[in-house]
Amino acid sequence: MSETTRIAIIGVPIEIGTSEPGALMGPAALRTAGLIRTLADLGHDVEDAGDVAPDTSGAARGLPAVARWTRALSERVTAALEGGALPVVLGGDHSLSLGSIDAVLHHCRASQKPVFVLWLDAHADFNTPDTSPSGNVHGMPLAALCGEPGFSELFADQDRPFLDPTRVHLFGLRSIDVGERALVTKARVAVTDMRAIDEFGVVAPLRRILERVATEDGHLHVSFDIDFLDPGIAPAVGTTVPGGATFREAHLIMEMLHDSGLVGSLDVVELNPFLDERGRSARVLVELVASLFGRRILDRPTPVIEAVSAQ
Ligand code: 6HN
Ligand code: MN
Ligand code: MN
Ligand code: MN
Repeated sequence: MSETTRIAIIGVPIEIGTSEPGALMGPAALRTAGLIRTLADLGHDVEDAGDVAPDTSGAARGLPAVARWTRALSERVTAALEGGALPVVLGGDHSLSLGSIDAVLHHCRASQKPVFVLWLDAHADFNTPDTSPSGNVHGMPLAALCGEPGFSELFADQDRPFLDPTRVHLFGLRSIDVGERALVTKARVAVTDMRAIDEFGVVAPLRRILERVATEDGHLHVSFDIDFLDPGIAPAVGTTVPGGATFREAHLIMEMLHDSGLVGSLDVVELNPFLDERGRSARVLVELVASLFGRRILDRPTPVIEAVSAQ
């Protein structure tokens, strides 16, 4: 049996970062699909800290409104990390990662741990207000976190720590805008795109990432956008892109992440239950999160993983 982890569940019913309404129901749908009970049944110590609810009166949309969520969530995630819990942040649209990762950056600045981000997503989410074709903030969080210009309204402190783009890994990328592509290249963000996954599978690239995190004794933040998955298994998202990860690829990634013992925080984002088919996308996400937290077929690593890691 895997070890007991203290998990803090934080719901973030935000959808102002996207143009498609419905993502605010995401945390409720994940709870309805049994996320809390599933993690508790795996032997973990799970605290459901409820939903973040910032006062957004006077700033309904855009960066000023997102800023209220960012600050409120950053405080909640910081509290979880300082209390020794592993925060699991349920979205809500992907702009919430501004808050979760800001908290991780502050927390790790104190302990001088390098922060690594595994961004499981069809998209790069590296637009700035200048490059964005849609103006939607959920397509911008990584650019803001890495210190690209145009985001001064978002964060509370002037000397906020930035994310090192060379420690960000885009995994599953298959849709990128022209301007953000130039930024991703210039910032030297690491990328395993769908082309690479088709050629090499998920295991070799992911193993390389995990080895680097382990070597540098880093904190690994995993940001799981549901559109990483193929729309055929997870239709409940406003930004579907064909050719996504299969259930088996995603499942294997989750098992490898669990076995690495390196994951320090997790976002599960962009679930739009209004677009779901009888809850199946929410249930797929619960299955995958369960695998990340140690659910396995037998009560031991599979012989294959043992054999490979013994090499
Ligand atoms: N997401 N690149 C597009 C945009 O509008 O900036 C899509 C962004 C999708 C956002 O995946 O969280
Ligand atoms: Mn995203
Ligand atoms: Mn996406
Ligand atoms: Mn701060």
